[in-house]
Amino acid sequence: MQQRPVLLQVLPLLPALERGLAESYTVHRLPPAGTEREAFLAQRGKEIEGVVTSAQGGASSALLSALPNVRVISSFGVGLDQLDLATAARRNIPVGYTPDVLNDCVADMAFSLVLASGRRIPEADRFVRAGRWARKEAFPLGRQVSGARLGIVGLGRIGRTIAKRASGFDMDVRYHSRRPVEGVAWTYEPQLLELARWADFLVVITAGGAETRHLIDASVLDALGPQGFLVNVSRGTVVDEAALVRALQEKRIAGAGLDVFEDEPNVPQELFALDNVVLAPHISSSTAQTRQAMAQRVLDNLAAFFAGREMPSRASAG
Ligand code: 8YV
Repeated sequence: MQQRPVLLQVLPLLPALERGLAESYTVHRLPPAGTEREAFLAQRGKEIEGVVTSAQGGASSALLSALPNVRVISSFGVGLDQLDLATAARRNIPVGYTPDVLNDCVADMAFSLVLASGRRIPEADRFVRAGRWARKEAFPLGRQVSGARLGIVGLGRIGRTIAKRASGFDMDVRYHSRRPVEGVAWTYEPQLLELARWADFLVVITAGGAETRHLIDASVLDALGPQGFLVNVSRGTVVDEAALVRALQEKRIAGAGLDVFEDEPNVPQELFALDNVVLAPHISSSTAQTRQAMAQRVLDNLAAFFAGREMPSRASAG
């Protein structure tokens, strides 16, 4: 019988994916950080041929340097900011990931947060449950979504899917990215501050990492202004979270819908006290259908690699 490739699983994954991996591979789980992990890597690191991880778990340079014979990485997720792509490229380790299959789901979540923040849905739910409707209290007015101006920061695959959703709401769409995207009809705004000034809803869906760290800072929030809403479904690092907390507390922006945070799963406590923010635990791709498709892509990427074929979804280093 042929030897099964040996994989290192960086963190717990969808049970169906773990079952799928167990069918074809010998899978070791990375022990928690500390002496146990160090001992495991010193003892077994050389055996590892592939790393299975997620956008959150990543693959750091420290981990890769403890795996001298690793030949492939397969990540569950589209974000690459936690993966050391430079090291992978230098060592000719192809990196598989799961783009495309989650575009619809993340775009749906972006719109959920636009609607939830603009129309104050979670606040309305709290209001009813607290008996305030029954006590005939007045619920504050929301912000109409149909016909509003939608600014999108980052017009990649998911950004374009969000923009398409907007046409069903008769929204005017503009976007900002490093350069204009060819072949799209939406208006390009080269200045992020101008886009924020113009937008009623500013949706952030640009990639994370050092290049976009704190792109949305106090000046962008002030340009968005007291009538504007911020929605973030990309990475917490793209927004200066301390500046956002202050802007929300001081009502310098109207509200926010946040699925991602700078130090997940820790969310600034100050936000819990604010009604003008909708919080979600990084669930943009989290539906049974999309997670299943992502799991399948992780398996397909690995299967292709070990069969000597090109991976269906391979990330590039630059
Ligand atoms: C997932 C994500 O939460 O794809 C990404 O980059 O952040 C999300 O889809 C993640 O990959 C699951 O751990």
